[in-house]
Amino acid sequence: MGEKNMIKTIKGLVVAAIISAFSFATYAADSKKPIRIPTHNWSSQVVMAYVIGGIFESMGNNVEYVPADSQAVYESIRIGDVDISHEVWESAFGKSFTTALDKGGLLDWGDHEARTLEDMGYPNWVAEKCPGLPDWNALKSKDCAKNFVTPDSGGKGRMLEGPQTWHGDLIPQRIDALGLGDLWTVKFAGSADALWAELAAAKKEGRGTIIFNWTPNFTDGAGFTFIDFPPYTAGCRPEDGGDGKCGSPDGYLKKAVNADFVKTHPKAAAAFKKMSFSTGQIGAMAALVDVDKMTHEDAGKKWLKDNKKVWKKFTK
Ligand code: TMO
Repeated sequence: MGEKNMIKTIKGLVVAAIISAFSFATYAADSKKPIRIPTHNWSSQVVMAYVIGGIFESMGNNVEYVPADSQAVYESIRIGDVDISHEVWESAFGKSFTTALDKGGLLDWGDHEARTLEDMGYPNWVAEKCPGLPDWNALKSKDCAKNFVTPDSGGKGRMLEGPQTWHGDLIPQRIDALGLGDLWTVKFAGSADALWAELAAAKKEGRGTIIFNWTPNFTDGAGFTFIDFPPYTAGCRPEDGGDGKCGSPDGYLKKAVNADFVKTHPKAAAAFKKMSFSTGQIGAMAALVDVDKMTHEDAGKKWLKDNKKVWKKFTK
């Protein structure tokens, strides 16, 4: 090979290398395969599914919404049936999440700015029916419990827990462990809407009510107080070997992805990693449905339209 030709060849190789490096870095496109986003049974989660789906679509991705059980979903993500989870609540789902994480195939994709609390509580106007609240010791009083009796409670004070798929027997077990079982009974609501219906009915009837609730939620600004149970410590729950005499943790709100999602949809994965919503933003997503009575899908669209500055930065 002459010197000229050799230089030409080297030049060609260098150019080819630069082009291929460049295209790898810049043009590794996301698969057109739809990104599967799970939907569960509380409002912020479903609205946020549409918010995140809308963000992915704005980046050219296809999206599919998959109704999923909120405990089983972490295994579904791990084995690749679902791509992401955008609301991993520590108290309710930390155990299922960690189990899938430890098995491999699911990645911890970081925390939202918002911290969470999921526990039993009451609308503030109920406090007068049980002097000493929010300290849980107030629940030991017969005079307190009698103000929470309902036709289905067998003469005991009734607490309305959320759907059993969220925490199993966590709350009934806790009530018994704390020695409150003679005065209180725990019933399960069939849906989140049944919890909000109970709030409205109790107010109308002027009777005491204790329900399961959480923050961030649309009730954040509405005067709702969580009961102070004995503090949560690692291992205090029966599922972790403890006696269950503890309240819920000051919890994380995490995101998770299937490990392959990062390879099939690198751009969406990078955007999802940056996504972080605050307590106020998540409460507002829930309020669009539970207060303003929009559909989840319309609520997601409205949130995206009103908050372009917030979410555009996740895509850059
Ligand atoms: C998982 N939840 C927000 C219903 O507590």
